[in-house]
Amino acid sequence: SGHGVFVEEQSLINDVDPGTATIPLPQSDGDERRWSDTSAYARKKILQSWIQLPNGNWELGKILSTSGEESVISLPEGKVIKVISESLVPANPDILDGVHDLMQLSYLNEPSVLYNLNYRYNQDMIYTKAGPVLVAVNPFKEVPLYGNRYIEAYRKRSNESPHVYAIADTAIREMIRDEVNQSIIISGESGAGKTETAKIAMQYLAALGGGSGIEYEILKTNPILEAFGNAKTLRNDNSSRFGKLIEIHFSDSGKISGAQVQTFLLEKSRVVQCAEGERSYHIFYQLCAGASSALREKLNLASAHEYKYLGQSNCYSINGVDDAERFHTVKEALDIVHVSKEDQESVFAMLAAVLWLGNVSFTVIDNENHVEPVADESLATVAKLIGCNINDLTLTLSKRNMRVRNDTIVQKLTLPQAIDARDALAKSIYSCLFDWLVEQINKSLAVGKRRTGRSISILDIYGFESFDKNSFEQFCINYANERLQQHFNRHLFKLEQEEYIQDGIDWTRVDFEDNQDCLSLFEKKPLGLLSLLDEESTFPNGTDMTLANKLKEHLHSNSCFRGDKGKLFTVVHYAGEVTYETTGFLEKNRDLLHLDSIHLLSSCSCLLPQAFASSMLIQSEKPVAGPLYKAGGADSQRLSVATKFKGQLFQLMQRLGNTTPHFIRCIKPNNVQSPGLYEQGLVLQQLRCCGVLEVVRISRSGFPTRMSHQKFSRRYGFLLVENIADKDPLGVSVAILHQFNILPEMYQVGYTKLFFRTGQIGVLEDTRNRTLHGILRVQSSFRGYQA
Ligand code: AD9
Ligand code: MG
Repeated sequence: SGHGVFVEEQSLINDVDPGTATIPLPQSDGDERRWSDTSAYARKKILQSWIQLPNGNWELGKILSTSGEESVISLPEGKVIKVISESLVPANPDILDGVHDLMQLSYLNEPSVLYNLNYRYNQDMIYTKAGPVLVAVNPFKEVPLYGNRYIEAYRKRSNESPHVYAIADTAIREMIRDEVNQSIIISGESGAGKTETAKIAMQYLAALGGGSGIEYEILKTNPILEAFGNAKTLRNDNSSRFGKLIEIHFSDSGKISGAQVQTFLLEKSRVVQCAEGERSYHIFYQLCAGASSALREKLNLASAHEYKYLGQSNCYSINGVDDAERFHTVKEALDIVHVSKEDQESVFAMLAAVLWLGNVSFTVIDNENHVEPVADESLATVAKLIGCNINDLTLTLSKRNMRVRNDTIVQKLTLPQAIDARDALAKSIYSCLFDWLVEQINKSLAVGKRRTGRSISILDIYGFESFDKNSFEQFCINYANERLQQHFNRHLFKLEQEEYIQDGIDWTRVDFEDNQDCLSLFEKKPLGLLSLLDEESTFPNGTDMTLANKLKEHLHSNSCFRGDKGKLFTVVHYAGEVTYETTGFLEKNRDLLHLDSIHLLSSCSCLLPQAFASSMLIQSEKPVAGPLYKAGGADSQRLSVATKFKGQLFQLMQRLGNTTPHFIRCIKPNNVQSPGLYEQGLVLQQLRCCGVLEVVRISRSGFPTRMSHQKFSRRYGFLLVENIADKDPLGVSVAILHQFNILPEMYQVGYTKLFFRTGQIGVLEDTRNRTLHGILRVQSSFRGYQA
């Protein structure tokens, strides 16, 4: 199915010449099974239908006639085409254009969902509900939907249009009413608007729960975390390179009493390396552009162009962003969260040290290609900024102490090894600095430490990623999304079930897809992806290739796994298949910093490097459940990155498990960060990935259309031929159902509502429209006669 015949431009009307040119329509991808719910009965009654054009986009057409297997459709712009009736996907009656909630659509198919979101988007209504989920389509421009007037309207509930404010409002109310902690879980792909949405939610919570002044501090964490954790990427000028959970605490009286921030998996590699056209973390450019001359002198600061770490991507500025100005905003924010001026200066010194480290170069010192850092300005400045002896720094960057049994041997480094040591040190300093800042923020926000009250947590975490090349980062991110998706599915399923039970209707369990199999593939011990990865990471001789082979050997029979050529393997995620390449997996998972480097930091006279060293030592000595390992000749024993991430994720899920969740799915309507551009294919793919269509599907497997008896009888009662004067709304409803021969399996009568299978209301609505048009036509001809 899915093929149709295009008939060349004809003026609208009936008689189609079968001999005209034909253009094949795209092949069905099998989704019709899921989405076109046209029983033969329903198909006969529909007036409008969606037709998929050869470019994949859907277009609305009027059904002119249906004969046998084929239908003739007129498209806008006067085109008439003939298609196989089976391929028609029914469209909703016009009265449903732009409904607030996709669940109100009578026909819940992909084109109808796309159309509805687009219809609203064109009018700056960027928010739409999909049942319990809020869908937010990124406007890429300022939309007049925010600020005190709107906050007030949502607080009073005088504005019913879907909004982040409404979600935040519900969260506050339910927190108070049910005495249960709440969470707002925001997801979506890079650039879809998660971070902006999180800020909008925080804004509302701060406005309603404010008063103590702490809300102001909470809002100021945003510029700080964004400066240190966000960067310009090809997808988003302000891309968060870490996941974030902010838990906002409320006192019994509903006022904000404090907050706590947790971050996940900062992308460290960006500090030493980033792709053409991208930037490193904003703070580096802000510092270089905005530092006062006194600070400049103190840190021996140069301009961004002079630092190798910043120069490699050929991109120093962002359109419309003034880095110097941002630097002042960040400093003010640091003041507000009580980071002292002195500590701020130490922070900037660490940043400068990282930049100067990147400029440290090496020179060959013997005929075995061993190297030593060049004793130049860069090296001297690094030593001064972190407060260590130049000789110690030189040693750390040119030699490595290895313990072999009870002896220590000294290994000299070759150029690639020395560069690795240098970059590893820079990455560690930066990521420790980030963690340290988060710790300071938390100290400052922990004012109402008595945790007697309730909380609302906001999760802003990277969405599902599938690129041409997928590495360890995507592997971790997609694993996290798999976990969150399960949380989402289970919650929605529960909600659905509750509503049916509440209205007393008979509901045999509806099947729903679970992603447990994929999660097991990751988590099973000892033969799951994570365990095997950790095991291979502990082998000194493990390589990306041996890892790939090991995965294939043990997992080839798993239905969610496929071994591909070489270092490639594929995981069947809920959102689609992703092929990963094991290159760099082991190294990124081990994330080693040599003990020499840690010792160097602990020997420093400055406080921050010392603090970093001790936090790294604590980390490596912690008794932990997961595997510890020594690898690659290094001395430090540490938890692998994947295991640590899994631990964080479990903790996160546990925390979320005790909350009532509210889901927001952000959608990016185009890849060029441009307002007004809505690309159907791109939106559709995201709706699939983030589970919005799954919500719709879950509901469709039950009785998605609901209407109270009152509303139903008021709307369709006039169509009845029998006298209904003596009937109550329920009685009228039942009479209507009978008169229209709606099959018993197509509806259920609840205590307060009627529940319909998809499409049933559409049939009634069409009949109602035809009847009304008939009446109008009779009326107007009558009027004409009078005149
Ligand atoms: V990433 O995964 O961190 O790379 P996000 O967080 O999903 O990504 P972000 O919130 O940073 O995306 O949004 C990207 C850009 O879209 C913002 O910088 C704004 O320019 C734009 N945006 C997003 N939401 C809104 C909005 N509600 N109003 C106006 C918006 N602009
Ligand atoms: Mg973000």
